[in-house]
Amino acid sequence: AKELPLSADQIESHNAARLDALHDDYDSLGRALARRGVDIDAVKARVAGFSVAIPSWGAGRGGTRFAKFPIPGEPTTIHEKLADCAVVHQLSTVTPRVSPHFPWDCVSDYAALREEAATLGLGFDAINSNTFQDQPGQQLSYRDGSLSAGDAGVRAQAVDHNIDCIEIGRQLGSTALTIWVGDGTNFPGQQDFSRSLDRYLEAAAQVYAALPDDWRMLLEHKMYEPAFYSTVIADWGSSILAAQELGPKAKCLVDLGHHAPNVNIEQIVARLHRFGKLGGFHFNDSKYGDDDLDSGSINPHQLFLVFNELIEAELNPRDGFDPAYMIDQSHNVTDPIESMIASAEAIAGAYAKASIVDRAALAEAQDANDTMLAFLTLRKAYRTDVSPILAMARMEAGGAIDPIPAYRASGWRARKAQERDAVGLGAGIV
Ligand code: PSV
Ligand code: MN
Ligand code: MN
Repeated sequence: AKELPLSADQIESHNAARLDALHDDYDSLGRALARRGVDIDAVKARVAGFSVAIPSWGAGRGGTRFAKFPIPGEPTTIHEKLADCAVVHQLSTVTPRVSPHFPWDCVSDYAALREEAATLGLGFDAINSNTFQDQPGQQLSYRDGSLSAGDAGVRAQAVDHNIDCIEIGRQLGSTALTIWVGDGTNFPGQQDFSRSLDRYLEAAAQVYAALPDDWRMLLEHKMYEPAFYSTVIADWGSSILAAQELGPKAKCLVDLGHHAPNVNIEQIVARLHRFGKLGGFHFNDSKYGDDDLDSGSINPHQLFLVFNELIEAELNPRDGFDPAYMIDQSHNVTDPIESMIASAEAIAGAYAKASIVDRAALAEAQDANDTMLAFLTLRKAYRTDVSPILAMARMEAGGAIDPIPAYRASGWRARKAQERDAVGLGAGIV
């Protein structure tokens, strides 16, 4: 039986006080959409079927390499993180799965962890492996690389860790492994570009060979950081070439913060899909680099344009288009639960807006080389305030019409501040 973290009665009375206003807004938007030939209930049904996974690591307050500023009641164990993720899902109803990171989320009994999550109404999404840090007691260091390291013993250790992650994932009911390596260089000449990629491909192939048939391996590229001169899987080009070489179960994962400034990410989405290699997403937002800011907080238009391509991909599927959507953010100055609720809403909202693009009109304008009409077709969908659709879908699924006020009213964080151990200051001030 499910034991959800917040009282259903409380959510119900929150909703009752807002129901009339919501119906008013929903009906008015419904009439406006109907004039455009869009059935609001059909859009709502699509939104109700949409979901995005949240990162276990996003439940705690992140930090920078300078400092971390914990909040009272912040979760420190995977169990506490799951409880907070369950709050996000209960109120937002769009985040039914958690994407875990190992060894950060290690426990002794994964069957029990899966049970615990299920009781909270959650499942597990893609497993993230970690060979970008050394762990206490680890035999060999990843200082000079992991899957691409020059040292065969280090590569073997990184391969073994990824295979362990697959085993953990099987027990958690996951079907995807996301691999991001920080491997790269800080100096010209430090490593040979081709030989380091060869080593990566050979090691990744060993991980690939251990993948169960129904699993996918998601390769996450990133241009720089921690390596500042070159990175082994730096861009979508290296990523798709590696995925093509590894085989059909290998796909590319796009993290919105991992590109050169001003890169046309929506076009990358279309390209990866064109070749059947779009496997997943890490949603966040970015001003300067891999900032891991809240989705849609800086460039909501880009998020919409990305979803516009994702809807195109959905309508023209290749190779079983079924991308794993995940949030990957660092919540440094907000309550992580509030950030994840707001981000999930921004992501679902971009999906809803992209769903109401008049695709026939768009194609017609494109074919007629009517640039302004094509642009305005997108603009019309982007300008539409879809929040009543999201709120109605949430309410019907048992969530809150206005989730952040509902969360604040629940007193969850203050209660956890009484129950949970305080977080140590963590990262030191440099
Ligand atoms: C690397 O910057 C990354 O985006 C990868 O997805 C990691 O797993 C995650 O961040 C760690 O926070
Ligand atoms: Mn990421
Ligand atoms: Mn990142």
